[in-house]
Amino acid sequence: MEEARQPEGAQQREETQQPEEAQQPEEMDHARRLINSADRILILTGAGVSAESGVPTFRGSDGLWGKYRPEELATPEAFQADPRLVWEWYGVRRERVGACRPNAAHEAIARLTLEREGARLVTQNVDGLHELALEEAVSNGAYSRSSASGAAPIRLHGSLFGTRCTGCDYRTMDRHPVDVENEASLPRCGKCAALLRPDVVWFGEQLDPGILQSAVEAAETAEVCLVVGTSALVHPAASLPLLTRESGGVVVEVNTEPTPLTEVAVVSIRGPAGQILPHLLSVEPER
Ligand code: BJW
Ligand code: ZN
Repeated sequence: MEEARQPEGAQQREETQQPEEAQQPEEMDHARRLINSADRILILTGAGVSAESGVPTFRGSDGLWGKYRPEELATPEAFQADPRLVWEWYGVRRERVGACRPNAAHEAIARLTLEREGARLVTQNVDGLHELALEEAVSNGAYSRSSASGAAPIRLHGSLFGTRCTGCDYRTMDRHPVDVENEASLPRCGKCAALLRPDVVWFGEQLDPGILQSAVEAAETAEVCLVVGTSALVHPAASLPLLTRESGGVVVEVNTEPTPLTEVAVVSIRGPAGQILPHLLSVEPER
């Protein structure tokens, strides 16, 4: 696939309403062929990939984190106005996500990135479940630690378990419960005593330029961008599949619902990632 980035037959879009893998054999075969014949694959994931692990998504009918929309609490302005409320939201999320386990989709993606040198994972998720799936695949003894470092996800939006100082930018990882009793009890920096904040990217904040650059490079060089479980509403993440397409590659989507990317995708598979991905990613590459 070096010369023609867009494989034969790729222009014709296929879509299905059927949720079960067995009921969409043509779309699955088409997507499998594209993935297996590509040297470079970008997998872009969103909250939907963790839904079957019990992590709530952000948007949609089942997708509310409590009564708040991310646009209301995931902003620097919200933190400045009411840091206790924002920490409370993150504290609840840490507790819930901390109890979740990777599902079959995380495991299938971990295997793909460990086995295929040209496969790169970019995630919008802050839940750490891709990393956990990788660790578990390696500790099972099937893969080496060195292959795991190359398979580590590019994390666009930070980590739920990371904190960053609002004064000196000092970063730490912290899985302890947060005391949100009052503003004075909120976590403070061990170096300068300023308020700590969750080390995530909020609306209106720039993504880390180095991280974004790595993701853009992966998108521009991918022959296939496999987009899993994202509403594709939040940029710049949602623009990455468009970069793949502009560079001559194709987009394959797996989602329970249609998204703005469905029209752009050459194959759109409608169903839960935990059921679809183990089948989609199970076949060895054709060489
Ligand atoms: C399943 C499933 C199953 C369910 N299987 N599927 C260009 C155009 C317009 C606006 C902008 C633009 N460029 C930048 C902006 C502004 C803004 C933006 O995008 N706004 C739009 C909302 C309009 N972007 C930013 O501000 C970004 N910064 C930036 O660009 O800086 C420069 C700049 C600033 C200002 C202006 C211009 C430039 C930063 C974005 C940071 C996003 N942060 C959050 C919070 C992270 C921390 C936290 O978790 O608390 O990231 S918001 C939230 O949304 C989180 C997610 O990563 C992100 C995406 O959500 P995701 O993953 O798609 O989840 P859902 O819930 O939306 O969708 C789930 C999907 O799964 C659904 O489709 C389901 O159907 C599906 N599903 N079960 C498969 N089992
Ligand atoms: Zn500090």
